Amino acid sequence: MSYLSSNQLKQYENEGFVSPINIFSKEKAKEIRDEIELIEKKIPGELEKSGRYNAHLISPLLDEVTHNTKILDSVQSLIGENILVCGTTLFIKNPNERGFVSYHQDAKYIGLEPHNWVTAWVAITDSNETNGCMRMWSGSHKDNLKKHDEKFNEGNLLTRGQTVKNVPKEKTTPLILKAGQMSLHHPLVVHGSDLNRSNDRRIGFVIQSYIGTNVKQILGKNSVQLARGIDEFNYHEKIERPISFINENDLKLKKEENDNLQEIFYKGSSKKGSY
Ligand SMILES: O=C(O)CCC(=O)C(=O)O
Repeated sequence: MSYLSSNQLKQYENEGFVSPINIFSKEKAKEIRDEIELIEKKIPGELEKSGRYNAHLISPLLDEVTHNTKILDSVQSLIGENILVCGTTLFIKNPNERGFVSYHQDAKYIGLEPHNWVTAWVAITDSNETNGCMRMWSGSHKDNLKKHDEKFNEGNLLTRGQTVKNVPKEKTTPLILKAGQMSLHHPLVVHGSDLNRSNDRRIGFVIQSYIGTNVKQILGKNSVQLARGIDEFNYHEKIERPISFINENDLKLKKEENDNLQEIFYKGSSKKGSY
């Protein structure tokens, strides 16, 4: 049985996203926040810039989130029962920093085809209009890929500042989440987020993405973990799940994976940004 109700499934089909979905208690979300902040304290800079990718490879707790049954049950009803984890990203906006995300479609730069994949945005802190929650252009996933300008603008948390023009911002839907809830979004839905104007951090742990086993990486190389089912295609190299908090081998693996990702993210671009 799906963890998503028939109304939630309809929302995904019609709007290109589904939100909010209850996953954890707020106490569990706080435990996860503490783990993220412990990594930041133990290895300053480890989760910054390109280091914000794949923190689940060095933390059994983030790995547990990535393989959470409620999340996987929800994902299964959208992409089928054979599911791979292709990567994770920490989207952290600190107060008093100018972090934002320009309006974009994930499918434009991630290189995953066909589009049998979905992104799970797990709120580790509350996420709302004051602290810069994600905003979705409802229904935009029904169009094809749109033209994106590369702005490389300061504060933009996207590598190349990829930006879709003429997004009707006043019509976009804010995805307001409590810590412990998540949203799911489609590879083609146009979305972005504004500045954090609160006094606390806004932290999203994003599984980017859950892919069906039939999905290829056409821009480079991605390693994956089997999350559920069987992989009858074997398009990707498999990597192990971490068994201890921050060890040398896992740190090395994270770095290798993130170097591969940078190749993908900058493919076809004339210039490199800061991420
Ligand atoms: O966290 C944000 O504000 C944006 C995240 C995003 O673009 C994504 O998860 O695809």
